[in-house]
Amino acid sequence: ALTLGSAMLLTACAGGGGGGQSPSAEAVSLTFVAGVKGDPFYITMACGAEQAALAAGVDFDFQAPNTFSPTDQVPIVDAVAAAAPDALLIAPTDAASMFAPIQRVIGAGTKVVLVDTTLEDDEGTSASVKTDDYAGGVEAARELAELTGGSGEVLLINFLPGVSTTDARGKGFVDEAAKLGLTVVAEEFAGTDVEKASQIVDASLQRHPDLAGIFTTTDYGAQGTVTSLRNADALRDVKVVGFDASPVMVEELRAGNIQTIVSQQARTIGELGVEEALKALRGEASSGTLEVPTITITEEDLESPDAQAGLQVE
Ligand code: T6T
Repeated sequence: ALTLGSAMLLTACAGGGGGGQSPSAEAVSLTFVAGVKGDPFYITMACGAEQAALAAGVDFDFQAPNTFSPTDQVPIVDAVAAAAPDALLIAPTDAASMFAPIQRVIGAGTKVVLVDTTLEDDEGTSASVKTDDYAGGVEAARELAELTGGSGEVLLINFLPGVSTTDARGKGFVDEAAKLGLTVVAEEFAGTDVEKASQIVDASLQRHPDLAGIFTTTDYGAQGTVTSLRNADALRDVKVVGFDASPVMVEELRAGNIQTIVSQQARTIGELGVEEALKALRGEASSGTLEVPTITITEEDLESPDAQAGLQVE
């Protein structure tokens, strides 16, 4: 897993990345602070951001907290405020409590672009580039309804309350499930804890023997789900729709253990984030909030160009 340093990132990016000008001593400096270390979604986003930065001769730095939490992200953000790079791309780990630390970065004169996650109050930020997460949740409900034949009992495994992306995915799912006649038996939160997700599914299978399907708003939840279903000999009987096409998710899709992945265009979000930062630095009009659509991937269409565009690097 990658943590720091643009040179290391290049080795993870498909196609090698780079190919741009080398940053000079006076180059514009841009830092990307991800939500958590070792996460294929953020690594893929960093590949897109790094490639766009290098192509523009921008000095690129990637940092990520050890856990998906303000506790670990705030010190990194405070160090960014002290270093005052020209621009910061950041995925806030909490929509409320990351407001003040990000204000300190803006106060240091750095242009801030929110990527992936957002803040309840985005005052002073230059732009936001994100997935249309609500629509992704709606899509997941439709897929699960189709897979289960509709009207059955389904479980929602969410991430952490207060994270804008997964909150919106969960809401889109619950709203659409109600319209489609699916019964959401519970919304549970597992964060990045794969083992916890597995235990949640164990308990849910006990409580709801007729459970027909599970939607997980991240790949962490899906991995735990597959473990639990395997132990209960319920793989394929209980349908699974997951979010994010990380390499392990694609493996599970190929194996038939997960039926559908709603994927994000991580690389594109990284590229657009850098474009917005450069616009802000040039004093050009911001695009405001850019919403990137999800891509729905099943085993049958895995090799299609559309599906390939949604796959993540390790
Ligand atoms: O789904 C992504 C990201 O979009 C979300 O904000 C947090 O969880 C992930 O990082 C899981 O890869």
